[in-house]
Amino acid sequence: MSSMLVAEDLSAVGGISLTAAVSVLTAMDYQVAALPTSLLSTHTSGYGTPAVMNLADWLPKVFKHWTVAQLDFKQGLIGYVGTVELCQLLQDYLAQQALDLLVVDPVMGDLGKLYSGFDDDYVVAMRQLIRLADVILPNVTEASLLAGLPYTDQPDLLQTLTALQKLLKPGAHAVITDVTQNGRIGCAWLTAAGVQFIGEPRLAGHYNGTGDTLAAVIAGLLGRGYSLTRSLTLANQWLHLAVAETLAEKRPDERQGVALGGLLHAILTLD
Ligand code: PXL
Repeated sequence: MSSMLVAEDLSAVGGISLTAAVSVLTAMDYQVAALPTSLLSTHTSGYGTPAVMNLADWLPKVFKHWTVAQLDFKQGLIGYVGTVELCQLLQDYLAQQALDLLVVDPVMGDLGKLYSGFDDDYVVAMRQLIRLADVILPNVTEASLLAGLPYTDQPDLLQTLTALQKLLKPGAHAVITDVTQNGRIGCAWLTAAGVQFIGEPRLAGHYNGTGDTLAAVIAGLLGRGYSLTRSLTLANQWLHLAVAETLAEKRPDERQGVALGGLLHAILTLD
């Protein structure tokens, strides 16, 4: 059993980020070190202003304890962090770890806007943090912010991905996660052959937390040794399943993350 450090917010209500990632990675047989970067009463999209507990005082104590206890992690996943200071604390700790894999989902915004509480300084801090990553998983909004390009929902993928690759270490991959092409939604990334795209038919609606779940699935599969293409293919298929299940359930509260039952079943029955 390998261990994965997952650092992102713990939002009590909303079925996203750490709660989704722990379920997915536990189903994939990881021992998860679940590190909340901040505590929120709900996520920030749709419930009004959440009660937030910033954990900047606690994080250095955690890292100190882990160092004394000689805990080390081979794989890491970072999602929503919350503040510039927290980004820097994580960056300092992770820079000292010998990780085989670090996946960063630079959670900052969606649909052309930064999430509430974030500003340009946060974008700059995220540009620093992703320098440590092996794979980054921005959505189209986050990709434009990181690349310093104006937002459009149909970006020039070659231009955006080329700009993102320049922010990363050699050999690392930038994958944009919510690209729409010909009625399909999926991932785009660069290879020597040019822009690659794999996706699934786009279903109606917009669902909180799909990016967080997708990132956990991709990190889990990459950590298991699946290739980038295979990991992205499976992750998109499973997220399609989760959104279809959510639609079929006709959930009364649309602010909740996607249904995970079918996705967890698919993980558990993967050969
Ligand atoms: O799903 C992205 C996300 C993660 N964490 C928090 C959020 C959001 C999106 O709104 O508010 C706290």
